[in-house]
Amino acid sequence: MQQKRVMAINDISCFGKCSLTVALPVLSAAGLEACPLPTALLSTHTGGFSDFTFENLDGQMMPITAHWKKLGLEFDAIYSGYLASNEQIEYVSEIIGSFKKESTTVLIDPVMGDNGKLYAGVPESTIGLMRSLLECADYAVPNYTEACLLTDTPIAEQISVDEAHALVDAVRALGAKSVVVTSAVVDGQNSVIGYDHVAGEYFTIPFELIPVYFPGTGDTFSAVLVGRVMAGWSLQRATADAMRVVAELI
Ligand code: PXL
Repeated sequence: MQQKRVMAINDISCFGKCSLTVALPVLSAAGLEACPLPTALLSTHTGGFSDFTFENLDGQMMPITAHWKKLGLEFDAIYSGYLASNEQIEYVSEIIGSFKKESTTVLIDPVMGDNGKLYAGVPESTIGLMRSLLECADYAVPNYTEACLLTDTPIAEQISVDEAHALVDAVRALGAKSVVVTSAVVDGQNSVIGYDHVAGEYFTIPFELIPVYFPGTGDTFSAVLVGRVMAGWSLQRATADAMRVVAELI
């Protein structure tokens, strides 16, 4: 059987385990050939360090993918994470348009913020563009903050099961076929909520909150999810496994 190939669109934060530094090993461990398309080069991630260096790689994304096209490279999956500018959201949409075949799985983690706020340096205008990018997603994996920002839903301390389904449906209404919203509090219980378009069902998976905060847990989650979905696991089983891996790594 031929090894499956995934395009991993994300930044390189040289210190601090997130984005490509976690995605590449996780995707490789899942047996996939991971080709990074770096969006930016930073000395550290932006969560907790104020004087990080930041080199936007806007000028590289289209030339790199044009070279890949010339080589005839094809991708079984395209996974998009942290994008370093609004222009890059448009590039990713073009890149997906150019590389997506019938059988290509597109997973978009609309990395923009967490804990009720946009990340440092992410402008409000990113939200609308990210909304349009979700149109081409087979799987959208926002955290609770991102899901609320994308759907104009007020951020709440906790939500009911009906509100959880409505949030998932609002993300689906943007065009994503399947949705996984990480870290919502549903009826007082920390939960990952989702909708699997293959099985045609909603799911809610509760978890015990570990009271620490690390940027990169979402990136690890998404990379495990890509690995498991590409191995043919159902979305609910893939989600439960991504939760297990993230908890173990924390
Ligand atoms: O893990 C999300 C993420 C990715 N990339 C960069 C970040 C963050 C979160 O802070 O700063 C550069």
